[in-house]
Amino acid sequence: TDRYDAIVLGVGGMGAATISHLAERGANVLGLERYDVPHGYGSSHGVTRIIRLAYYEDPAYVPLLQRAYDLWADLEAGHDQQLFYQIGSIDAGPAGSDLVEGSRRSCEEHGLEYEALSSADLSDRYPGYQLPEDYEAVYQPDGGFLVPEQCIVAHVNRAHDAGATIRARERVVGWRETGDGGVTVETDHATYDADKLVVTAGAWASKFLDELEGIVVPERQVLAWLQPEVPDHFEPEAHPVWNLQVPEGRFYGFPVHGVPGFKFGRYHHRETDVDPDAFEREPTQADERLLREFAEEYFPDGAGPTMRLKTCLFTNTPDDDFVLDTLSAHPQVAVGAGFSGHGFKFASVIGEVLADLTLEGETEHDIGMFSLDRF
Ligand code: PYC
Repeated sequence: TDRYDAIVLGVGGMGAATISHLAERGANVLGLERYDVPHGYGSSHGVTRIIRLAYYEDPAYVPLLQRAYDLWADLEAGHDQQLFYQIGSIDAGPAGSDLVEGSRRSCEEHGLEYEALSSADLSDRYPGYQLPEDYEAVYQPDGGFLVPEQCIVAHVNRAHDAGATIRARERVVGWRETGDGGVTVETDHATYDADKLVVTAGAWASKFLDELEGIVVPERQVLAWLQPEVPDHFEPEAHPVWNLQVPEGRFYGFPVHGVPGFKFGRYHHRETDVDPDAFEREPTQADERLLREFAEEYFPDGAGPTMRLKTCLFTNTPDDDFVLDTLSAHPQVAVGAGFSGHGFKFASVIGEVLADLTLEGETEHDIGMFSLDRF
């Protein structure tokens, strides 16, 4: 069998970044992907992904985001296609809502430029919105979107340039610790040995690590693309990426980019936990109805004919914060999982952190809040 310094299970957004960081630091790395590179069955497809600094979830994410921005810029500089579109971000909701106040708090604590907008200001500037009068918004100019499939391609290209091996359409059957403190990974094609293992298997992560059972739980998510009735209101210059709190839940959306239609979804769509190998992949009319009713109420100019509906997988932790750690029972195994629907924007820095944990056993990034033993 071949022996590697590290094997990475799963070559999606997180795995591709990790392989590229490991290979660029001189490690002999193997990446294993069960589907294609990139593919549409996990959590890293769908043409656009929000990136934003005004992180209402918790200001503690902001330093990691700032590093992620730098690393995306570096990745883009060596790639032949644009990866990041800076168009600003909006966080909106009822005055005083957690989403608006959390966004403002991240801006204040980290000295980020932002503007507080009334509902009327918001609609004047970005006429796609039709929110109740007493809503408020935070606009932050550094927000925008990434194009996830190209981000994976760019990381994979960099990994290849640095000598990594990546094998797609090769399913990992299992792994075990070896007597010398390394690991053996068995696939449906071959067996490989390595000193270290990194699990970035997304919705499949708990199938490889018992420690994650019940802690990272896959959820079925659905996104809609509707053809705007007033296309000008949904062009990137007129429609920053957004998160919006309304009585029906928290929703998020994008301008038209790459494929026809204005894209949006409900965070934790219908709160349906699933087995990633056995769930309803095709969106239903009930999924479409939930999303269309939202658009008709809050973005009526965007609610034209349906262009596209797609399912996607979230992998949620109980607190919606990530798991980024090494396993205490298996220190040669690092894991990045449980990104809870908001992880892609961090992929560039997650790759750096997982490479640190794998090669140094520690990282300078503050990842205490992502430890596995918090549960
Ligand atoms: O990061 O803005 C975001 C987001 C919203 C829903 C899923 N991700």
